[in-house]
Amino acid sequence: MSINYQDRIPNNVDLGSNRILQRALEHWQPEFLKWWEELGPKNFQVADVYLRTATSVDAKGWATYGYVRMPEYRWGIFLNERDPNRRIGFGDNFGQEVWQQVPGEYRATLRRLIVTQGDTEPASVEQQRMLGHTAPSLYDLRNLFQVNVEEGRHLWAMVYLLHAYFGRDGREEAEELLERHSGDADKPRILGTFNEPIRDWLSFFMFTYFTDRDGKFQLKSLAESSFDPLARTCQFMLTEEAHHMFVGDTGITRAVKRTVEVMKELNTEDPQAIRNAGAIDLPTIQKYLTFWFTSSLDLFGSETSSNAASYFANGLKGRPDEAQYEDHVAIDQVYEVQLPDGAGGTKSEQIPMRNAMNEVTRSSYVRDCEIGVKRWNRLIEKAGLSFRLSLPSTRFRRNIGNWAGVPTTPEGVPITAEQFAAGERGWLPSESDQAFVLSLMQGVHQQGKMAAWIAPPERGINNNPVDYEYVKLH
Ligand code: BYC
Repeated sequence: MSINYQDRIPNNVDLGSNRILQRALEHWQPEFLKWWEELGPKNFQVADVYLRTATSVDAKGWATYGYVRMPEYRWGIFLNERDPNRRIGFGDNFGQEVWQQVPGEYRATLRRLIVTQGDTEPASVEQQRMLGHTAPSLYDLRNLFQVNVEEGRHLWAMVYLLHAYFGRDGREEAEELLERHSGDADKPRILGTFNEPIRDWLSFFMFTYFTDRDGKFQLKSLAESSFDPLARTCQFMLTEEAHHMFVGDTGITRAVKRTVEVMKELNTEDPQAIRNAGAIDLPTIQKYLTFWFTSSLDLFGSETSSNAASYFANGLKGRPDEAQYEDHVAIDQVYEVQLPDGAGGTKSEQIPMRNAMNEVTRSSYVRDCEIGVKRWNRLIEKAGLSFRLSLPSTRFRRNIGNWAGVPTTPEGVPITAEQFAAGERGWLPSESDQAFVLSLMQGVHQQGKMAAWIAPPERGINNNPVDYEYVKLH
């Protein structure tokens, strides 16, 4: 499955054999490049960036490194190899052959899922476009751009499906993916989190840890789809996605590590003293964590969802790692959810398993998020400090689903709106917290240098040293 780089659009789908599709995508390509120039990373388009590019989708070729100017990055269409024996893995059509074309009855629903997925990719590039100026090092700058170009490629992945399988509607949707913009009051991105501004690197690391991890779980669900081209494209996207979460995980680890060093040096847990020394105090890191985790929880949709039930029944979207479950039809099962009782308390309710698929996926996600938190806490504990980071309850600060607009404490205990307003400053980044974090964001673009608020990484990219010239600025 090597990739054809001779075509204007690199691909491993034999694009050249379908002239109409090829021309349609070649028509979209300049629109994409225009969008990249206008809303991609600001001011670094002529820099040489040490990026990885896929030359094939197998283990040998998917990560080939070299200097590239971002506008010359070879965005293309890469799908995992087709498994001719693949069968539908869940839902009412369990065990039947997977689809190579879109069944007419699922056309609108599948298109909606692909558009929603596609919409998040350019949205994240838009959210992050100013961050290059305040990168804590060339290593981080390179990682930001790697994430950005790959999100651009993930947009290509969805646009290919829209063009190849959804006719004129698909082409129109592909155009609209470049017309909606993150935070645009008139044409916002579809999902809430992707309209939140990312102004600082602590937010960027939280986003890549928590929001890209939603990407992981959604892609895993779509990688189970009976629509085989969607499944194969998502399988390959997941390979790239892993690095994005690595950036978030290690970024938060390094921020915590530096803070802990400063706390030890000064022998204090006083947040102000830590801030005065140029590091981010742990309560502020907690608030950013709470903000991005809770925002990302909304991306799984409602706890009880008839949409999710019909995606599952029809075989469009499965559970992440569907193979781990014994029963892939899930028709007679129930799932217990905790819902607000409408009178300031909570109630337990048993709902049909299929309607609970969003909650099933969200629960797996929360368990995955815990892993990093445990690791960060070990760093803090080893230093003999008493502070602990934690994930708030999945009921806290929700805007989507059964808990939307229900005020609770971070532990998930329902409270009044007044109590929430009184507690908010202690739970979520206040304006002054944000101003402080922003004040630390001074770009460090000299080779081998690192901003003072973050520890250097343990190792560089592709066995290069940490102080390698990952971005050549001109
Ligand atoms: N904001 O039945 P419900 C990634 C809408 S991230 C705004 O509760 P459903 C990435 C929902 O669309 C992964 N609206 O939910 C990460 C529905 O509207 P319609 C992206 C929301 O449909 C970092 C209504 O509320 N991929 O890849 O079961 C960087 C009722 O919905 C939100 C996907 O999301 C929200 N947070 O599930 C780069 C996969 N949540 O249809 C990339 C595709 C829900 O009634 N999307 N709504 O008008 C899906 O599978 C589903 O659309 C959702 C929602 C899981 C998002």
